[in-house]
Amino acid sequence: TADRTNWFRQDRFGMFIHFGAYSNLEGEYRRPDGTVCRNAEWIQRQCKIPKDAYEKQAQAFDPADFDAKAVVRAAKDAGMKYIVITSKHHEGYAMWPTKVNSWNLRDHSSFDKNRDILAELKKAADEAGIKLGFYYSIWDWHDPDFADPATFPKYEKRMYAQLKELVDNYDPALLWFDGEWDTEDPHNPWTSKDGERLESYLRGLNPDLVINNRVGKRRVVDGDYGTPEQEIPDAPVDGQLWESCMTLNDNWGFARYDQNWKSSTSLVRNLLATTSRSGNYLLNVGPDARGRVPQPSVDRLKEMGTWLRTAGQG
Ligand code: FUL
Repeated sequence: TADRTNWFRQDRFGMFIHFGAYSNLEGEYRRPDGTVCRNAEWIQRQCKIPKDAYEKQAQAFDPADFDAKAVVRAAKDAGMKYIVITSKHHEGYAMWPTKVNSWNLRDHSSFDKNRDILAELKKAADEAGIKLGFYYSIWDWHDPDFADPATFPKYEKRMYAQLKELVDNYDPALLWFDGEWDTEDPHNPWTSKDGERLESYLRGLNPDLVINNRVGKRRVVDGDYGTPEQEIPDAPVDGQLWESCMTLNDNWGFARYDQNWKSSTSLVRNLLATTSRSGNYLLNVGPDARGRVPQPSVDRLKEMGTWLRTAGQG
């Protein structure tokens, strides 16, 4: 892994982007009885939104103001060297025009059919010398074949096809898997064997891909690096590369009600604590329904960059 992870070990600081059909609800679901249920990227499940109601709201999703150049600039100004965006979260909605199904931003939205935000991001990132990676959830709430072990192989085939599209069409530097864990509801059929098989399939497509450990069951041998979440471990696993992912407020996806922003001082402190223990820091932004990165996020990233340029590496 020494060679393919060279850039990852040097770059240290990245931007996570949580963006999906859930973003369109901006954290609030108004139930038919008028009460409001709040959650971000888990809103469909946590608020028990019926499938048809969720699909209906996604039909109105129109992130027309998504500006890949502005996103990349915000990352670059902060001193970030790579970006990881959710290509598909647990809701199963693909943020690129996949040919595998129609539950995606081109075929099921009100967004400009000629746009492709992953392609836009790839172009802007390349121009700025920033690496681009994709988050991809193995757990899929939308695909009817996911939760049943009898039909799971059919789902798995579609998942492989989607990942091949991502690798072939966007040439990502990194894949960030998620949703591999054992869940009671629904049953998650993912095993470490499935993880090993997927990992070697991807290495066959592109041996340079950096892959996180959630491709399997988070054993040290799964993928290239460990993924502590919302925490900075005191004692990381010896010798294992790792990356701590963290939110700027309390949620990954955009949540209108969440104004609990971390101060730029504590963010810089987190970055230093992480890198001083040889970890990477993946700091999240959640664009709103129109695709705009919230101003409090942009402000904090800017402040971090200013600190890094003056006190840090120059
Ligand atoms: C978790 C997910 O369930 C969250 O929604 C988020 O994507 C986080 C980074 O990983 O496991």
